[in-house]
Amino acid sequence: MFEESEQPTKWSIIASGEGADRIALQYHTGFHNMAIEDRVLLLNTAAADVHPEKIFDYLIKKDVKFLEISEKIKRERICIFGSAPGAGNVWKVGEMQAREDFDTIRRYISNLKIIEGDVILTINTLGGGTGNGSTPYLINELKYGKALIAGHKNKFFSVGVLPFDVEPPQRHFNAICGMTRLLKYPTDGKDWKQNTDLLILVNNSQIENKIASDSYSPDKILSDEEKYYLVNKSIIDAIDIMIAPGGKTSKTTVDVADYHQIPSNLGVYHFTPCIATGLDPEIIDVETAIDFAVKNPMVPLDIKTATMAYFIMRVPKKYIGKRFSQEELERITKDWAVNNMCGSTGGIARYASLTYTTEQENFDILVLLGGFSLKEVIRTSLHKYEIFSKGLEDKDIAGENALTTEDALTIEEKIKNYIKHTEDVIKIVSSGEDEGLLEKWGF
Ligand SMILES: Nc1nc2c(ncn2[C@@H]2O[C@H](COP(=O)(O)OP(=O)(O)OP(=O)(O)O)[C@@H](O)[C@H]2O)c(=O)[nH]1
Ligand SMILES: [Mg+2]
Repeated sequence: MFEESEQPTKWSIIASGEGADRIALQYHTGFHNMAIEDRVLLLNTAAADVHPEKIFDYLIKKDVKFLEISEKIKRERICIFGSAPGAGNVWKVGEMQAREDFDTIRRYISNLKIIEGDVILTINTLGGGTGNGSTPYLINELKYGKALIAGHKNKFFSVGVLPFDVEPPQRHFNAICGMTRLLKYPTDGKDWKQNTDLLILVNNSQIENKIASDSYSPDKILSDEEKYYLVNKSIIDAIDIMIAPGGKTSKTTVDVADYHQIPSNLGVYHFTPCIATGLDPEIIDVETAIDFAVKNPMVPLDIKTATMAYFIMRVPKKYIGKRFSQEELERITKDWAVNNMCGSTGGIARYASLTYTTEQENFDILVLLGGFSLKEVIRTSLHKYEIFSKGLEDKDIAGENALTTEDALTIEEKIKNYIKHTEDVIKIVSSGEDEGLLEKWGF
């Protein structure tokens, strides 16, 4: 029968940079996730100090409720760090500013009780400089640094927002660098280790295409702000459903450890959400809900290469044990995985969790796919990365915080290794022969 978990997982959010701050504010205003309470910290660099609320203008216009909440957030939860005037879209500067001003950031993290969350969910846009440069540094510092030892027990999940395809090479250069540094980071300045525990990749263009196909007519031109608002709403929906299973309203099937432990063992820990929301429980069954969701992955992936999948369904309480059950969800998701995912086993790791809500009449599903081939997913970004990195200078010519050929070469090596390792795992899972590797990975 349906049991409630006794100790709901606590989550905190650290959002750094302009886009991420908007996502976090939009989330904080529109949802009340019990698992987060008010453990939310927004970071930005000094340039935005003059009018930090400017980035929320659009949200405030949209709903007066935002004004009140953004005022409160502005007073209590925005930490402005760094002394230089902005990061100028260079992630190295974003990182340097966070490093120099870590003490300020640390104070906010302590005062706002961010490390009381079992999981710290970081959000940053990968095309920018501030969030993109500071976030990987902060994760590493909290995980291994000396200043906030209490933070060493936290797990880190990271949402990385890939730029729109049409954005210039420099943004995509940032994206490859940011993604790599969320995955791996030079601890103590040398040894590149796993950084975040789970990377959730979402692609702005991919989400925009989905919104375009189902909610507005092709000839209606959206402002950038409206576009961001809608894209952010999808990202927020995915985060909110993902956080649900650790809360009071779920069977204890997917807990935080289930999310990150196997991916970390495998050394493959990138995922992307596929969601379908607002489904009518009287009409739509589980199979159809999964089909709807996987039609819209938030990065352009080949599902046949996905080696891990977590299914989370959030339904109105009255349907639990009647129209929907945990057992049925497990059976259906297994069949789906075997038919659609990598290898004859339906991938290598799979969890399903049925959670309930008393706040809505419709139901939602999140399929979090992981371990898939990155070749298609970052093709555009890699291409533009190469164009940009060819123009970089050598270390001794470029200034202290400028990007150099050496940065590009190191990043390239790390991301290539990660991509290759991902492909190796896909090959093993699809062939069904592990050649002793599973043992090596700790199984
Ligand atoms: N989904 C989404 N993407 C955004 C939003 N705002 C900006 N972006 C994307 O983020 C990238 C730019 O990053 P910003 O968030 O503006 O940068 P930042 O972290 O403030 O860093 P700076 O470069 O120092 O300003 C581009 O790829 C944009 O498309 C937003 O509200 N939502
Ligand atoms: Mg900015």
